[in-house]
Amino acid sequence: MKKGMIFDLDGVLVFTDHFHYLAWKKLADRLNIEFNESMNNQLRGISRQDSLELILKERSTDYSEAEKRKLAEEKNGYYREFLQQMSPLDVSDEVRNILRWLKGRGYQLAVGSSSKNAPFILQRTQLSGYFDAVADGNHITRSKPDPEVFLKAAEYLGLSPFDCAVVEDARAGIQAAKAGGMTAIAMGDAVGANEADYTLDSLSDLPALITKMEHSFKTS
Ligand code: G16
Ligand code: MG
Repeated sequence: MKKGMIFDLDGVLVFTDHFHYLAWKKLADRLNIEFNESMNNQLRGISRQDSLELILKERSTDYSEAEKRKLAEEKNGYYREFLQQMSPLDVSDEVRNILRWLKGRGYQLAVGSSSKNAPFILQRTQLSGYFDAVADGNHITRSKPDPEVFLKAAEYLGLSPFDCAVVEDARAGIQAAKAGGMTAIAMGDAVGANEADYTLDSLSDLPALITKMEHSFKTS
């Protein structure tokens, strides 16, 4: 039986992806670079600095490393302004009930997010109290698809990665979970890639899936 459930943040527990889009779009418009929502979807789970490289593409060489750090900081400033609007109402009762249900069933819960803003988002939405551990962009040097953030989450929970399952909306995140030896559960954009062990139409379906997974552990 899996003992740890690790949740991606953006796209799974909260929907900050639109704020990322608006912030990158503001920067891209200023730099006269094309950027649209479908390009933004390619950045799910990818770190801020790596996202900037993907946006700049061949224009990356026009900027020094210090200038690129400033550009990423500029984007983060716009993003943080949007995050100020977040409140506990940005997380549904259903999500909170699912987290409580998992706890009641004996699971340890963690967040595994590439975002350096994860602690702020968890605090704004009053989600922090549901989790036994948080591994985020402040704790890692390599972002998804590298498994580092999920391995840290398992370590912080005191569990083997093999006893953890990861819920992710990004293909890079599913690859990270598999590379780390965890069970990978895909939702949203990650579903189409066919790399996950299980898929969900939405987080609402997680309790039914967990019940099914527990049953198959008992009978196999
Ligand atoms: C999130 C987003 C990514 C973002 C990354 C870093 O990852 O999906 O688009 O680039 O965090 O965010 P920040 O700039 O706040 O450090 P996740 O892993 O929560 O989906
Ligand atoms: Mg995500």
